Amino acid sequence: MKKIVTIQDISCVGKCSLTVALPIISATGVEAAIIPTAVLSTHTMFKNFTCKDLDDQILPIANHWKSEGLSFDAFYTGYLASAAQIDKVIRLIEDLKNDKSLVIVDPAMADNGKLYPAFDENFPKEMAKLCAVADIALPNITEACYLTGTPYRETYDEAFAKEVVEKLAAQGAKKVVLTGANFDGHYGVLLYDSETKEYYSYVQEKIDAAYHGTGDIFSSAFTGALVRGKSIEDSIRIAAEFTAESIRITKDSDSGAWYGVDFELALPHLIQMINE
Ligand code: PXL
Repeated sequence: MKKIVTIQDISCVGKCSLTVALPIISATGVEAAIIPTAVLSTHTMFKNFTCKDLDDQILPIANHWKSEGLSFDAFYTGYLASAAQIDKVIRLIEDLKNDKSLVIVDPAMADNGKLYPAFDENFPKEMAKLCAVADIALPNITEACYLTGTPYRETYDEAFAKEVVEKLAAQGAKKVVLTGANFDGHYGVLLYDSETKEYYSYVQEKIDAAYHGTGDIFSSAFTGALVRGKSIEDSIRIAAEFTAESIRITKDSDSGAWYGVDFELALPHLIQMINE
């Protein structure tokens, strides 16, 4: 059975990070080990959230796993609690990866032109170091701009999206998957492969709703599908369709956007796409 480790926080309420990664990766038929980077009462879009940083656990966990001879088919990182964790996560990956392990980095730190509340202007520079060791980086346009020092644009065209994605690849990421790519009247996902210099795009209908946690849902489904043996293009399609289906289901519910999407009801669709 394929086995990955995912490194991100536990937000106890709010359906993001590990509380979505675990069920989604399990549904793809892949085992998910975890390293929790912090425990928060909720994600940081709620007011007055609590946060216990688990920074001091990252390397002891890695050392124990190393002594047990554990290895993983992929390392999938998401929300990290502080800039100080980034060097530790890079060390952990270097220590535990083998020749075939994939390194998948979702630089979960910003959206809609703004950094998340817990991060300062120094954070993107550190996160860029982690993206530099990624086989695949999964930013949204805000994150891609921060990571490359490019001024954010609310609206942009294909040339701008490609410029930012290529800058990020030039910093080290082998492949870049830009999520929520929204230009020239198209909405979807843009993949750039720095080795072949080729692009692939998956275009979707834009659903008129914005929810928290959809980036984590996409990244988790993408990672699970890829590790299960789907091609990168198929993994993008599966993750994009699963995320869209989760949003469609949630549009009719009356819970607030910050509670995330009801991806649980779309899991049968994900499993069906994985088995096709
Ligand atoms: O979904 C990204 C995410 C994960 N974890 C925490 C967050 C956020 C986004 O705000 O606050 C704690």
